[in-house]
Amino acid sequence: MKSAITELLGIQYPIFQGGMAWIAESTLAAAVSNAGGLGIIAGGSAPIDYLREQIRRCKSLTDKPFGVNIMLMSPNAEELAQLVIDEKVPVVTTGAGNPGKFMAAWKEAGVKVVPVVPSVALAVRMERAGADAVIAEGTESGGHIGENTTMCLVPQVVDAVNIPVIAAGGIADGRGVAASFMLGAQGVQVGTRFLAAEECQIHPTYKELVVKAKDTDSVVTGRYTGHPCRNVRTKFTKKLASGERDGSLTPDEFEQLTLGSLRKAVQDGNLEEGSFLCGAIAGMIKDVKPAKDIITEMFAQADKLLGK
Ligand code: TUI
Repeated sequence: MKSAITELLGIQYPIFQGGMAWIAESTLAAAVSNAGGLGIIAGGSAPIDYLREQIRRCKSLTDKPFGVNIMLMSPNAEELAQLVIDEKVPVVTTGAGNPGKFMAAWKEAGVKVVPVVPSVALAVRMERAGADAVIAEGTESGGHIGENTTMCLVPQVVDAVNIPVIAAGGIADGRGVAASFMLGAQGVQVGTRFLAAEECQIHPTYKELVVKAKDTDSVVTGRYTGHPCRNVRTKFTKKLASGERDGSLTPDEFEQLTLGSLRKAVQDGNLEEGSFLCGAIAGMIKDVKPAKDIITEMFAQADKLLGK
């Protein structure tokens, strides 16, 4: 399937695998890139040596383009931003902030820059700053989220900018891909579906939670801290939600409780203290399969729906 995104990046399918912190590492990213999408390694708040090793490992597993996500709230975002230049990573996506101060250096180094934007205003600013495309991410996404929905945000961003727009949030099959193209997007970013990829290295408990989730099992916690986060409903999210609702947890206490909770979910499968981030579409995901099958089935269905 050709689009402005496949042309821009030299990939076969216009799909980015979300740069999910603690989750998106070289095995998954290389599998997605080898299948014709754009695999992305999460910078998160990883130590620089770990991310360098992951980038080099990905290069050894694929000769196709791949990307790195720079999470801008990370205390070491600056050194990770330089690392992607030093390692000649072809594509950078950003999240959780405005990457303005890094744009000039990335553009000068020939890195393709694709920021995640939760609003039209940031999309316009990113286009002016030289972004090659933007990812318009709706509140259906997992993890740290904005307020607007994919259905509302994507066409408004498409109308506001002249660079290609990638839709994200709530997309896990060919219907979501086709709908995104109908909204004017030229590509999609998919996170939650890849949690249930065979190559995804998360704890088996995490995969099981995603596959077993029903439509009502994703919940948003932490709105009152200013960092709302979408997760699978667990004992831990219930505790957080009641603390938030009845005021028994101050925002600071809430943040203390969630500190390190993503690692506890991803590595330990810890249901008592872990944050199992996932998108609202988790209820539609019923099986674990190779990334290649996820992508080829998704685009076969989308092609059919789009009458190609
Ligand atoms: O970044 C994400 N999702 C994430 S990051 C993450 S790890 C984390 N760790 C500690 C605290 C918070 C998160 C888990 N999930 N998605 C992309 C995304 N970016 N969603 C929303 C935004 C965003 C929000 C505000 C992008 C730009 C922005 O700009 C505000 C400004 O400065 O103008």
